[in-house]
Amino acid sequence: MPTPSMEDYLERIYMLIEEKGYARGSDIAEALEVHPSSVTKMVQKLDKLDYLVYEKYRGLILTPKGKKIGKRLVYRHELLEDFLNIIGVDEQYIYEDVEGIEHHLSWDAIDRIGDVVQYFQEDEERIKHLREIHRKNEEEEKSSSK
Ligand SMILES: [Mn+2]
Repeated sequence: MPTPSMEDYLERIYMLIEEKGYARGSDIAEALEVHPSSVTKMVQKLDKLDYLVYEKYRGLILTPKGKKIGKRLVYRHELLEDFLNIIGVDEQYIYEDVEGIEHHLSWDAIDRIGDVVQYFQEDEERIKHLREIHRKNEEEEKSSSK
């Protein structure tokens, strides 16, 4: 199993390749806010573990193993954003919250959260009902803190 840091790299590399067709070390460093030398070290590690191959002229290529996990990591991130959105978390917290929790849930928990997201996406009324509860609880909080 990749470490949280490896997961961040694989997720980002997969996204860069999807968006631009390639992943450069400098783009990875910028996106992850790390020093380029850290990228070099991690890329070597990921190469050794058969997640990617560094080719001199083509740059970084994900192996089938790297692609498979990269795709799942991007899906996981997006699913958790959808989930926090649905439950009404303020937009400004969503990205950082997902970055904070994504590495610490089992794939079983991810799949069950997927069920919850599906449950709400299948019927607009369910989301409205949840918003109603949300609003009532916020009102109560406000009135009790006066
Ligand atoms: Mn992420």
